[in-house]
Amino acid sequence: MKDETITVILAGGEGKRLSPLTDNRAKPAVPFGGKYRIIDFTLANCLHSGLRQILVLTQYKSHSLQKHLRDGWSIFNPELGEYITAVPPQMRTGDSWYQGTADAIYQNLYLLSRSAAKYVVVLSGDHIYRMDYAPMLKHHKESGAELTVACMEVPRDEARSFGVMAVNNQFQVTQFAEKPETPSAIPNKPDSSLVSMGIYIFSIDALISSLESDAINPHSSHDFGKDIIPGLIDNQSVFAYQFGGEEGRVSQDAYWRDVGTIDAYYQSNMDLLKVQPPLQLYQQDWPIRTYEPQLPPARTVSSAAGNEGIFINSIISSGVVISGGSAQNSILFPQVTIENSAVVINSILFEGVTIGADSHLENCIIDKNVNIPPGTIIGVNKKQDKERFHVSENGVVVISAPQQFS
Ligand code: ADQ
Ligand code: ADP
Repeated sequence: MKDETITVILAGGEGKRLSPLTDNRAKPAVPFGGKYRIIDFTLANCLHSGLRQILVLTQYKSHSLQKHLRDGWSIFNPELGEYITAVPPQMRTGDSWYQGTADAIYQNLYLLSRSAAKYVVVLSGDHIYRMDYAPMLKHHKESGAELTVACMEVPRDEARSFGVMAVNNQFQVTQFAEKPETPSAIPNKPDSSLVSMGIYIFSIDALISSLESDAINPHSSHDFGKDIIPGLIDNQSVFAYQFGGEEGRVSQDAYWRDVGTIDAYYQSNMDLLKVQPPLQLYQQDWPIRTYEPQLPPARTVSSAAGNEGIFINSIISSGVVISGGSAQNSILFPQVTIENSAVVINSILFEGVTIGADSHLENCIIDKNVNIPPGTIIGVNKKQDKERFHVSENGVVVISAPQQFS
C-alpha cells in the first residue's frame, strides 16, 4: 500500500476562529489533551494505517509546527522511501501563496507526479479523531471511484459549517454543497445531514486533471469543497465512505471533531475527562505519538502553609507541581505549577503556566508560559473577564499573553 499511496495533510489555514491560540502558531500546532498537538491525531492515524509517505503543506505561522514535526515525527526511514516532510509555499507555479486548499496541492503537483503513487489521501491537520484509513482506501479501489469522501451524520442544525452531501443507494455522491445556508436532510431522517469530514482519497489522474483545469478557471476559489468536489460529481465517480462502520483492525470510536473554534476545541479537550471518554487514548495498539521533552514526574506538594496539593478528575502531565493548590476537571500540560490555595476548575493550562497563590480560575484556557499573578480571579464574573480577555460564545476565557495582567 505504501508505494502506491501518497498522503497530503493540509496544515496551512489561518485558523482565525481559534484565535488567540492561533495568533502565534498554526492551528495544527495548537496543544491538545495534556501533551499532544492537534496534528498528532491525524499523523497517528497515518502511522497506524500504514501511510508513510506524507507531505504536510504548511503556510501560516508554521515555525512551531515545523519544529514539532522535526522533534516528534522524524520517525520514518528515508532509505525505505518513507517520510514526513513539511512543504511551505515555494512559488513554483506563480508568485502567490497557497490560494486555497486545492491550490495548495496544485502548487505541489510535481511532488505527486514524480512519486509513482496511484492514490492520493488528502487530510486536514486540524481534526481530532482516530481512524484507520486502510478500509477506506480498499473501498476506494474496489469502487473504481475517482474520489472517495469520508462522511458522517451530524444534527442538521450543525451542518451549516460543513460540506453537505446527498448520496444514492450505492453511496454515490449525487449532490454536494459547501457550507450551505439550509443544509439538506438525510431521507427519512429530517433532523440529520450527511457531511464531509474533509478526508479525501483521489485516484491520481483524476486529481491531476481536475486541479489543472481548476487552476485556469478564473472564477474558482481553488477550494476542494467549493470547486473540486462539485466538479467531479458530474462525472458520477465520487463515492461517500461512512466513518465509524469499518471492519479495520481497530474498533473506531466514531468520534470526530473539527476543533476550529474555541468552544469546539475546549469541549473536545473536556471530552477526554469523561469517565468513558468518547475518544480512547489508552488503546495500546494505537498510541498517539508526540514530542516529549525529558521531564521529571508530576507531583503534589504540601505547601508551607500546610495545604495539600490536590487533583481530581484531571489530566496531569510530566513536570507538573501542585503545591498546596488544587485542580479539578482540568487538563494540565507539562511543567504547570499551581501554588498555595489556588483553585483551578474546568480549565486547560498549557505548558509552563504558573497559577499564583490564592487565585481562582474556572472555564479558562491559559496559553504557554503565562504567569497568573497571586490572587487573580477569572471565570466567575463574565462582564469583568470580557473587559480584559478573549471570552468565547460559550463563556470560555482565553488568556494568551502575560501582559494582559500589567
Ligand atoms: P473547512 O474546515 O472550513 O471545510 P478549510 O478551512 O478550507 O476547510 O480547511 C481545510 C484544511 O485545509 C485545514 O486543515 C486548513 O488548515 C487547511 N488549509 C486551508 N487553507 C489552506 C491553504 N491555503 N494552504 C494549505 N492548507 C490550507 C472543509 C471542507 C468541508 C468539510 C470540512 C470538515 O471544505 O466540506 O465538511 O472541511 O471539517
Ligand atoms: P508554540 O507555543 O506553538 O510551542 P513557540 O513557543 O515556539 O510555539 O513560539 C510561538 C511562536 O512565536 C512561534 O511561531 C515562534 O516562531 C514565535 N517565537 C517564539 N519565540 C520567538 C522569539 N524569541 N522571537 C520571535 N518569535 C518567536
